[in-house]
Amino acid sequence: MKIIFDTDLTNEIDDCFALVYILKSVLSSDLGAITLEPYDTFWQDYDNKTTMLRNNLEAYKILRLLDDKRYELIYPGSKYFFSDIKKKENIEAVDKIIEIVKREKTIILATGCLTNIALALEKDTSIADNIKLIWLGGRTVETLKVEFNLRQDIQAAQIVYKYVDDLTMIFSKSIGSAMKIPLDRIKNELSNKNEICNYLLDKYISLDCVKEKGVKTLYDVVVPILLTRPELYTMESLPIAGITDKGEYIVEPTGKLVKYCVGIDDKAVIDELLQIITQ
Ligand SMILES: [Ca+2]
Repeated sequence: MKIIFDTDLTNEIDDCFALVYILKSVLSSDLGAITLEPYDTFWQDYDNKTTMLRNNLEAYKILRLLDDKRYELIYPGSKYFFSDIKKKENIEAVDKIIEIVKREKTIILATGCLTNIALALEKDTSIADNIKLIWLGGRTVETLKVEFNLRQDIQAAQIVYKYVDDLTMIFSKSIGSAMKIPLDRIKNELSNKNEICNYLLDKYISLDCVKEKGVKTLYDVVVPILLTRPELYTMESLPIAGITDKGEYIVEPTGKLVKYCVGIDDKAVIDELLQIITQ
């Protein structure tokens, strides 16, 4: 099955780890596109207007460091969240999603907001049945917290939940938060293995939270590893009929069964990540 990696690549470094994992794992040969999502930079020192440019440059850099010449896989996405789009224009990522999904059943691995996917569905709802979406996002079932990837673009998530039946959610707070690799281990495992590992290690070391606490959580890596090592995840399902404007689930017995992850073998998932990216 074709794979699309839909990512807000420069929002945090975990998207970069997830992309390197995809490109170095068995998933790589099925990768049809890297589609780039906007993100809110309220906690960063740069403007929302530059995010797509940063995403693009980062994707090129990662492919170059891996000596992977498939630059044609990179598709810039919407610069704005769904509700902020004044005029609908042709967006490369949106048109590529439609092109791939129309052709065949496609797994979309999503580690940002869902703006590009919603725009694709709005443009051509016939693609919905061919989408299998695995998303780090939603509203945690345990704490009911509306997480970042949902909160940024609730309207996009409403559209995706309306049309797509094959949905899997992994929450950053309850599941992704287990992806903590201490600085000592990252240093040991990544130092001088290959060019991309040195690059990821430099990124990791330079983070303020690593300087202060010695660790950065790599939430997004749980998304691609669900595909390669599903036995490491415990899944349940919930009948969800939709999402309200506040990001609340409308849970009804007649709703579609949305799968969500309730447990993860975090040690084994981290081992898998490190083993693949260091080879
Ligand atoms: Ca992300």
